[in-house]
Amino acid sequence: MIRLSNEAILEEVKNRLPEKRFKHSLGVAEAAVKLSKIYGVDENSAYVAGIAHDVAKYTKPHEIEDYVNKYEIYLDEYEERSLALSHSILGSYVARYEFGVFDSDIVNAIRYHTTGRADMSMLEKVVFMADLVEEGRDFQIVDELRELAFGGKIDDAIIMALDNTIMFVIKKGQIIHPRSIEARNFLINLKKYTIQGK
Ligand code: DGI
Ligand code: FE
Ligand code: FE
Repeated sequence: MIRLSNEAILEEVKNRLPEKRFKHSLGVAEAAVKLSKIYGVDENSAYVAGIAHDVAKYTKPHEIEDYVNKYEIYLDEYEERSLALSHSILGSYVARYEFGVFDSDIVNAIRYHTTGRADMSMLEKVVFMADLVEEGRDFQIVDELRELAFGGKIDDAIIMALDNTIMFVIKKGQIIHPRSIEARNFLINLKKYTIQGK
């Protein structure tokens, strides 16, 4: 299929999400574009990934089954049990097969926006952080995250964000996805061995 225009993607996302979630998506696209300029990432990719990142957030259980069969999606044991973890995976397939977004960097930015992963591309990092620092977000450390993310310290922002999310998930007694841990370990190692030189 031919890739939908940005306007058509926006319309598709709007039709699939409640008002509040659609606004969040606009906020993420805006924040992602701002971050893309700071970190030298393709602006349009950041915009499209931002708009589409939560497109599958309201997928109903029986629709998950349909998507999995139709697009031969593999959900691991954690993603299988939790829409909080699967919506990003499902959304990446919606972008690819329903919006015609075949750019693998955009697809991966959507796919890994919830947990992050080890060795993320700059676009993946930008979308991961934009999701958390967009204008509509309000939680305790959001201003610190904004300062780091918009201040050229995206890796530090991601470490702080992952720490926060992991602690939040632990407090709720839920399972941490191994990718969240791997994303954090990767960046901690990078800091340890490159910046401090130890
Ligand atoms: O979709 P959003 O609400 O914009 O944000 P998101 O996709 O970053 O996160 C969705 C939810 O997933 C959020 O409540 C935090 C949660 N989450 C993130 N990492 C993990 C997780 N939940 C579990 N169980 N395990 C994780 O590793
Ligand atoms: Fe999400
Ligand atoms: Fe989101």
